[in-house]
Amino acid sequence: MFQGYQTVEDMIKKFNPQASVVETATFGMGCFWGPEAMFGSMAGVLRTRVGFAGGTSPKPTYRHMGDHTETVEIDFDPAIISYEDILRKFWQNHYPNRGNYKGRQYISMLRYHGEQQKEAIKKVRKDMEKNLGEAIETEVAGYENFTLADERHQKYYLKRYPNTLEQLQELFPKPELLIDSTFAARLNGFVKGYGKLHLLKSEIASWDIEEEDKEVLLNKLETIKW
Ligand code: MHO
Repeated sequence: MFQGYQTVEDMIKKFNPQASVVETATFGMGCFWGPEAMFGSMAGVLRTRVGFAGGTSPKPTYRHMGDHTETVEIDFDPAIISYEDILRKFWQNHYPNRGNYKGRQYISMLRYHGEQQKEAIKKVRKDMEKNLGEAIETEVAGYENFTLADERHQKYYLKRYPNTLEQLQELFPKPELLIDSTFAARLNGFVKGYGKLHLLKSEIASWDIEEEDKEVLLNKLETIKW
């Protein structure tokens, strides 16, 4: 019987798939709610968070973003999904040349972590420019900072289902546990129309967590009332 826990570390050990290497991708592609849901539905994505990056003003918040951009940050398992896959998905799902309406809030932006990601961006960008028939204007630079957005913006679409959240409370007794949960990232994608139930079930079955913990998650999926 599941007894509950209080710390993020315990939740991650118990319910999140583990990876021997974890890579991070940081990008902006307009309002951060949608891309958090889309990437959250993808196998290999371990954690999604929304926040602000790319600017210089201190302590950005949603209301006082300064020169920062709405940003999605995802941790992923490169053995399952590659950074190039993520870049393709990124460029296929927004128009990067809209310019800077609303200042820098919604610009198309990539912040790379390391030389490998920098090279991947150059390569995929060329392919995508061919598809688009235009030069891509996405702002690219090395990663410098990421500030987590206010709690109400995290897993925004899942939060539109308060009954569901109540049913998840025994698994995630505190809101910050939800932020770091792979399962919550998948559900957030789900309610926005991304992902498939049978694929999610087989994905969970492949996670390297205890069998009884898989059962808890699979059982939750079966019994949840939306
Ligand atoms: N202001 C828009 C976009 C929000 S997004 C987090 C809205 O309320 O739908 O920028």
